Amino acid sequence: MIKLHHLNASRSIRILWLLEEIGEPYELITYTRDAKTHLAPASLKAIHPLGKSPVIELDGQVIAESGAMLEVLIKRLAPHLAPDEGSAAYIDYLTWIHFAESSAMLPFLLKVFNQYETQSGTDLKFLNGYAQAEFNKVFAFINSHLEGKNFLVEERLTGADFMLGFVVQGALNNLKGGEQFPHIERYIRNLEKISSYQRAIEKDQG
Ligand SMILES: N[C@@H](CCC(=O)N[C@@H](CS)C(=O)NCC(=O)O)C(=O)O
Repeated sequence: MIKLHHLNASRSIRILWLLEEIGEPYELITYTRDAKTHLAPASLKAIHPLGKSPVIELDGQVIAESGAMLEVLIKRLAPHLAPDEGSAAYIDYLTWIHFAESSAMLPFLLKVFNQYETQSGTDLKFLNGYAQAEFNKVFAFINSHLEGKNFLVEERLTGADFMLGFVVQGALNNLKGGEQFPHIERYIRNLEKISSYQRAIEKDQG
């Protein structure tokens, strides 16, 4: 059976949501962030040396990286959540999967960390301006892609939405400023109506 090592309030929600959508049996092993440091407990290092989440165990193999596990799980168990391989939409799908954990994640995380720093009195110079400019550029791009759309690719739920959903939700729910990005805001509210997503959130919040 698939095992998901899940850290609360983390990228692992991507995989928890995907497993809920797939509907195959899986084992959920939960970990709680440290209240002060927000880091994962050391016990996660026993599963993978980085001690991060998500991690899955699939047929005895440990897989880290949410994008890799998402692609493998969809190929094996839910091919309907990807466009046909060889189609132009499949390339868009792969692009959004990788965009989510690279181009979109960097400015989001920089802004989150900058927020911690400025709250504790650090006077950020270069980093603050850089993070805001990158954030505006990347999120404006996502916002314009989503104009008139409910999903990223083929106007239906695909793996790309599981990957990007976490980033845009984190950004608009925690950093404020959603009014600047109305198409992202609407996209998020639509994802939140999906029953598998709601079950995943319930399990995440325990
Ligand atoms: N690129 C990895 C990132 C994994 C990652 O950084 N996970 C964070 C949670 S969002 C984590 O486990 N942080 C806790 C820690 O580093 O102690 C992925 O996509 O799975």
